[in-house]
Amino acid sequence: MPAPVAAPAPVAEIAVATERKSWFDKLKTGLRKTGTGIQAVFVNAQIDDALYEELESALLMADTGVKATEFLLEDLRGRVKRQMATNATQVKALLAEAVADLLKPLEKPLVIGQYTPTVIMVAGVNGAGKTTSIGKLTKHLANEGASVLLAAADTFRAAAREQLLVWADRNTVEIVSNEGGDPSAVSFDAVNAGKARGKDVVLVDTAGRLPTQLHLMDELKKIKRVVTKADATAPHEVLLVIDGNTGQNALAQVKAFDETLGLTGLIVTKLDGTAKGGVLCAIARERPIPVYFIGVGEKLEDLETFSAREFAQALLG
Ligand SMILES: Nc1nc2c(ncn2[C@@H]2O[C@H](COP(=O)(O)OP(=O)(O)O)[C@@H](O)[C@H]2O)c(=O)[nH]1
Ligand SMILES: [Mg+2]
Repeated sequence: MPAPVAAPAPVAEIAVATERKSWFDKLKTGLRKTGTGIQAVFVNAQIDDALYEELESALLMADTGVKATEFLLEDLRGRVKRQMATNATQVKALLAEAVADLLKPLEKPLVIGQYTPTVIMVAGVNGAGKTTSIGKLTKHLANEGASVLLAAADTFRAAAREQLLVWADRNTVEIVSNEGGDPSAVSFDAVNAGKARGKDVVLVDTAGRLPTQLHLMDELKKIKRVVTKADATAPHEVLLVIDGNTGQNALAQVKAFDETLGLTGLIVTKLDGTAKGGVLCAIARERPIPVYFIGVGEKLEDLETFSAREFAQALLG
């Protein structure tokens, strides 16, 4: 069972810090456009209604959504009053605090080790970054000392299986797959194999689907049921991978998949690209499911745990 490293050697600490910093830089670069848009509101500005109005537009443009935007503006007005802020720069700093506080409930670590194996199902629409995130997550878990088994339950396309095989090779972990097989059967076999081989984690990759494709959503429910048949306590985590570029539609996906599957966590990908980032505020306000990880690229090390403060800093710092 992987335990948190108690006292890492200083060198390792530095290595981790460096990795996290380069990851943070990528996040910051990815969010720069949005950040600049919001920060511009505060340049040479007075604290007046016009400031709040411009901020409202900037937040909406950043995919924050109506509800979270309203919440943030009201919260900010309260902070400005209480702190007796006198200039726009102070207001900007207070906004960063408001965003960090709003996002704080999403900050929750993925816990493994409570069950052996911890079975993690991964769902999402096509191209969201499920398979890539599983590859990165495998590395992350291996770094913590966990043994991982992959289940190739995206059996629709041969290419999908091969893609997961490549990630399994890169990480030198075992994979359960069955060409042309049934996704539920593959998942069932993988959970049993995970138990038999004493793996710490079984990661189940599934085929992409839209929440409107009811038969495919039913198939996902079936995978979940069958996993429970193999292990009555499983799945222990049901993760949704969302593409950070999909804007408000990401929130709709979170709601729809949550209603079908009961989500326990999210992975938000592609925040290195042109993502606007505000959608995390919308999720925090309307369907606060923990964000376990943020993806900022296609490489093994481009996945990190979510930190509300860091995110607010990347956006507004
Ligand atoms: N820039 C960037 N690209 C990503 C990220 N995650 C995934 N991708 C890319 O998005 C595309 C779809 O990813 P894939 O994992 O196959 O999606 P899936 O259909 O959900 O399994 C691939 O080209 C990935 O390399 C990310 O965090 N940043
Ligand atoms: Mg895939």
